[in-house]
Amino acid sequence: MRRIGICALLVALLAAAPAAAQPAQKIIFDTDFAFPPQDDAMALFFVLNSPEVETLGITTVAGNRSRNVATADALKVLELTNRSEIPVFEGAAGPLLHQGTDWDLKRHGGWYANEPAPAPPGGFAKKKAETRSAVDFLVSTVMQSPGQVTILALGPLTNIAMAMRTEVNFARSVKQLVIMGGAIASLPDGGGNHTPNAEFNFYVDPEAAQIVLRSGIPIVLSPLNVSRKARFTKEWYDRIVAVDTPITRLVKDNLGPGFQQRPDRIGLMYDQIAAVTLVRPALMKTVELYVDVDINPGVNYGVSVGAPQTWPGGEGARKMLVQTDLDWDAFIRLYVERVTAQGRARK
Ligand SMILES: [Ca+2]
Repeated sequence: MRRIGICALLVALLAAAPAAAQPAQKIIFDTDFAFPPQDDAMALFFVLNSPEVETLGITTVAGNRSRNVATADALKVLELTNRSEIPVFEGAAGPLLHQGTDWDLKRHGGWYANEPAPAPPGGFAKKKAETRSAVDFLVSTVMQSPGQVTILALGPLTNIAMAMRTEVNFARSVKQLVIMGGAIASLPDGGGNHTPNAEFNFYVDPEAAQIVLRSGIPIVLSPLNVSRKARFTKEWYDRIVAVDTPITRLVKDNLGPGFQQRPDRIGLMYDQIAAVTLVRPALMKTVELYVDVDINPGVNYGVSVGAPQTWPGGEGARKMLVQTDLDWDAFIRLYVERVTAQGRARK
């Protein structure tokens, strides 16, 4: 009887052990960063307060704004949230091949600029970017721990494509890629947000997007189809700023004026969904699709196309998990809970 008792106790202890001993997943946060309300910053707040995730470094890339803005703003946000121990590495200042036109310059063409960054709110951070490049950091970090590092890719995929070209074993050594990008027109809510059918991140660097989507790295794709189901309103803003932390102060300073002006405004959530995917993937509904990116100059430059089977001309498409919907209620509650947590950012 006593032996059975001890056995039962051991079994119970062993059953409890894995959950307690679960190590944090190592990630690299690849981003076309800018101060909130931009979604990259709002995604970083979630990651900083999620103990399941260990951010090894932030790599910056040209996208929504220039690479220089991305670097300066990331350093400053880390300083303001007392997380300057996370290193920032400068990445690509522009796409692999895509030449910006006058049209681009007039419409969200920050990626097509390389002027020095203006000072972020409160002035430049004391800490500078690391001297090593983003590509060097991506390659060496992934190759040191093959199969263990996840990349959260929240901007154009230029840095990741360059890492693949720098180290032939890079792709097979990445654990997983969670990508905010693309739009699947064959599914609901799948039109583009920049050109009629192209999503912004993929449009900025279509060649990089195609290289990365064809890489064979296990991919979870978070396209506009799911972003359009995540509508951030003042109700949730109010819940965040009801708590006072360095992070919620940043949210208040940067989202407050917009909500004051138009309390009925709605902000779609993009990068935040990819960030939450790291912690609670089951909150997002996914389908398995073959996805590829059009790199032919013309009306579909940068357009992602997805289907349950390959199609003539789509032989290069690789299978990946594509998010189509989410459990909004559970998602937003978890997001707000984490962003308002009295985490390590407290001071
Ligand atoms: Ca982004």
